[in-house]
Amino acid sequence: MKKLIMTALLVATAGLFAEDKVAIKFELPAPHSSGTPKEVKSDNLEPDPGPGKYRAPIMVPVGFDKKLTTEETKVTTSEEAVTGENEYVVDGDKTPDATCMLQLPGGLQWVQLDLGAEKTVSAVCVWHDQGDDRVYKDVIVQLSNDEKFAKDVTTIFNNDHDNTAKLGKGADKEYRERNDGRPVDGKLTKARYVRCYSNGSSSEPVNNYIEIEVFGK
Ligand SMILES: [Ca+2]
Ligand SMILES: [Ca+2]
Repeated sequence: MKKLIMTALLVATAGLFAEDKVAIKFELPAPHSSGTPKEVKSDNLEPDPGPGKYRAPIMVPVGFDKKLTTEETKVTTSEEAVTGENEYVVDGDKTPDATCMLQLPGGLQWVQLDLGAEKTVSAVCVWHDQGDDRVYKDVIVQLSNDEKFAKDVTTIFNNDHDNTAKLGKGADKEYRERNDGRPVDGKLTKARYVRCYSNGSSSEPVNNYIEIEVFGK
């Protein structure tokens, strides 16, 4: 009997916590690899989580799990696209296909989303190109209310451990692209603009973007 009561108490407590926080639900495309994973020379690569293993979900307060990006979200880029359209990164299509991706030239480039007004950002997820399990370089995600990102910039992800991008050294790890993209905790930062940097990949100098989703309130 005592054991039963204890179990009931535990369940009740767990229920309470579950009500406080909810997991951000990213809709994932099917896994896809166009070949043998490329060997990557990196002393900053995160360990392979293994097939079918996903990162822990991002937990946010109730009400902060709304998807803020839509097909109408304004997208700008550091340079004109090589192929594809800016709109491709907010169209909801995460098919890892060359016809569905925005491709920016080689070197350090960024894609910027305008949320239309200041929002509280709880999560950002970036899908580059998951083909051949490549690793993108200098992946940096920043938030700001300044369209030019000249002031009041909050960096929520930075795996540029050697400061190639000259935006400051990052403590995050490089990772292989998979169907779950890269979910980043927005830490409830207030911002109107989201900027995602990259500097080519282990497979090619260009910068490919399939989709970027922003969640919050
Ligand atoms: Ca897309
Ligand atoms: Ca770097």
